Amino acid sequence: MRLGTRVAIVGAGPAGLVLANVLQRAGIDCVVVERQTRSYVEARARAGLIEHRTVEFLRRHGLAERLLAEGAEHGSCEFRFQGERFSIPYRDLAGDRSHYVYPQQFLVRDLVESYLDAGGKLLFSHPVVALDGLDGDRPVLRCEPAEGSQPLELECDFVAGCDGFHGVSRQAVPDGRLRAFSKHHEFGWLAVLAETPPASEQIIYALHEDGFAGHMLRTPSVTRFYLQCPVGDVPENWPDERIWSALWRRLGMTPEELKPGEITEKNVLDMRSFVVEPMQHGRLFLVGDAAHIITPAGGKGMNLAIADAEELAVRLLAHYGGADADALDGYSAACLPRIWQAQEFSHWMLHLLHSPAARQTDSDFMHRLQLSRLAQLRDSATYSMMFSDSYVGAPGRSSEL
Ligand code: RFL
Repeated sequence: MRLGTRVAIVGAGPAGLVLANVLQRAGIDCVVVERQTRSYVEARARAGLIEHRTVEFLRRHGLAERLLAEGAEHGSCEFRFQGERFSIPYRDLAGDRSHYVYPQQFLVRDLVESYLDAGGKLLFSHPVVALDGLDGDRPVLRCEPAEGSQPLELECDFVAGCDGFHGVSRQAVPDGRLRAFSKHHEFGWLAVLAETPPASEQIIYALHEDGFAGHMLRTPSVTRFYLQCPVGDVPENWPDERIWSALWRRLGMTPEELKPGEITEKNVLDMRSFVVEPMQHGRLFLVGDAAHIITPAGGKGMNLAIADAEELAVRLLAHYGGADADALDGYSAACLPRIWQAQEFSHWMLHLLHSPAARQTDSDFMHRLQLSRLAQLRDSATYSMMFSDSYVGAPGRSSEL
């Protein structure tokens, strides 16, 4: 089967779905092709911290109704170290900008629903296996659906590669055209999802001699936790009892405060940072995790993905609306400063919170630096204001879409 469209979108994650919704509402024909099933993408639990700018953008497009009704607004977080605790009221310090806590899979569900309800074209269980003709006028995507469905060729004006870090879009760019910047961090994170209410109304970042622990809000009955672990560690090394006792110890909580519940997910995350430049080649535009990944420290990945989608949507609208035929040329250059700023913040945050690896010869020195940074964060209004500004993210773009 062969189909044609203006914009072919590979991947129904937050980036692809935001782009699809905006294009659809603006009357620009597009088709989304997604490798997984609808139930799979609507159940994939990942992010939860949604920045002010992202919420405002979704609100302007009528995509935030449920998020605003069911998500929780947050404006402060807590740090714990050496028996001390202090909060940063980042909403007050960042000019009334706050986060919403709303699980990524709920946002994906809402975006799928609004797109399909408005007549959007979305093909689930359609893995893209090749992108051809990216340097020509009409690129073609080749999809190989599961047995029983016909292979599909999708011809288009432009391809939006929104297929995450392991997708095919970035791989389709000829060698030598993109430059990759990459860093592997010297520690891992065990990411845990548990059926237990949050033990505090705030996100908690705890620096402990055993390693970092994070208490992240998701819903009134589900909480995400992170535990620093060595590189190469595996979830099998972390039976549930070990997880709960590590959380109590590192977060400085009792089992009465943090009640053990069913652990529904435990994964060791590869703590890697990665950016490609430029984020476009010919008629392909890389969006979100397809172009860059960031550690979960600071909760930036999904927000960056949606900001890229917004940037690309603005430029596609200008291109098709005739306002600026060259608008797409500047896509990558417009996205990269924001991406590097978030990378810098996430890197700073990682090194604020993580116990240096014991094998590091200067680990005691590094630990003293961390304590000094935390003390400055606690005591200096300027330092905590800078943190707040980066943590909650930049204000929205000035040109309204
Ligand atoms: P996604 O979400 O990976 O979606 C890509 C989609 O493309 C599909 N796909 C294909 N489809 C067709 N053909 C192919 N060949 C395909 N290959 C792949 C995939 O099935 C998928 O549906 O990328 P996107 O849209 O760029 O979104 C990025 C975000 O998902 C990611 O950055 C965040 O989850 C990162 N992240 C967080 N970000 C935040 O902003 N705040 C947070 O609090 C936060 N917490 C997290 C996180 C990521 C985590 N993990 C698992 C790495 C917490 C965790 C634990």
